[in-house]
Amino acid sequence: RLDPGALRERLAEEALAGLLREPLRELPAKLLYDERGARLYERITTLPEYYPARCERAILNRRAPAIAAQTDASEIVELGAGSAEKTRALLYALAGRSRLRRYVGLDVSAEMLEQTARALVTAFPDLRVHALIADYERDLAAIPPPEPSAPRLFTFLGGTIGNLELAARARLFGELRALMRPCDRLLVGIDLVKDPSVIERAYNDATGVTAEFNRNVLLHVNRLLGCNFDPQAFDHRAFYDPQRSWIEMRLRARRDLQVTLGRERRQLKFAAGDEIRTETSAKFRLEAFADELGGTGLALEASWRDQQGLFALVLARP
Ligand code: AVI
Repeated sequence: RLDPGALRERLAEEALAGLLREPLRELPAKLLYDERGARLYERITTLPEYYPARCERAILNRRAPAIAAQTDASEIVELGAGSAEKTRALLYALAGRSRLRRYVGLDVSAEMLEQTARALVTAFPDLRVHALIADYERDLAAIPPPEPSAPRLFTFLGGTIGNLELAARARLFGELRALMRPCDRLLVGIDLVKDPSVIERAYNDATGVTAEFNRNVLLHVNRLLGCNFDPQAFDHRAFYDPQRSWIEMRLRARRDLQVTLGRERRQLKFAAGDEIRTETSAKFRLEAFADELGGTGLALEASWRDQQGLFALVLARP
């Protein structure tokens, strides 16, 4: 367990820096995952429009035995563990080969991770479970050292790699590469480039769960920075940018408003229509993604797509 106070302080610093950024205010996407945000994201993964979760689940359910055989892993280290719901297919496949010994999950959502860890201990009584309340962009050093001759599978599922920009992705892959021994592997879920209307529908669902997930970031920021955002004063927007191959979520002020920040009572002014970017979610072409991996010393070993070709799982080796 990392010091929760230190993690919170870092999130607060990043939130403040983002709100003061010009010309476009920006909050880091990880702020979307306080306890309520993590639950809302779980609901998003069950929505009919949100194809990434459905497609990734289908690939995992179908390919878990092949991935287990190919990696021969006895340990999973999961970045952004969340509910680890889809990871279970892998865990069952590895347990079926009597190889599974340890699961290490990292997440910034403490409550969700604790629940996940408890559920895994119940479902897999022989599994040793480590739950690290940590930010995978900064805290990889907290991962317990590997056991000798126990191959590790690092997993980064859900398409979350797309929530990092190019330089941050390279940094993360480089750090993972440094942790990996020749026997270790990395499994990454990537959302693929496709008809933008399909992507935009997934981030503008009919029931408004994604809008609620987006607005919830302001409640989290209120707690972190002691400010008074009214989430209802902002509209949810999500649109695809073909130049950057990403969809971005923004919050747009419905009217002129002021927000008071922290103990210093600094005023943040918004004119009607002013926006805060709250997330970018990149969509990839497999070849370009393989090049990105290559640039950090990792090599694509295998990849699997769902039947519609919307999403892919990529297995990389050092
Ligand atoms: C976690 N991450 C991969 C999701 C995504 O699609 O970028 C978060 C999300 N944002 C809106 N809906 C879901």
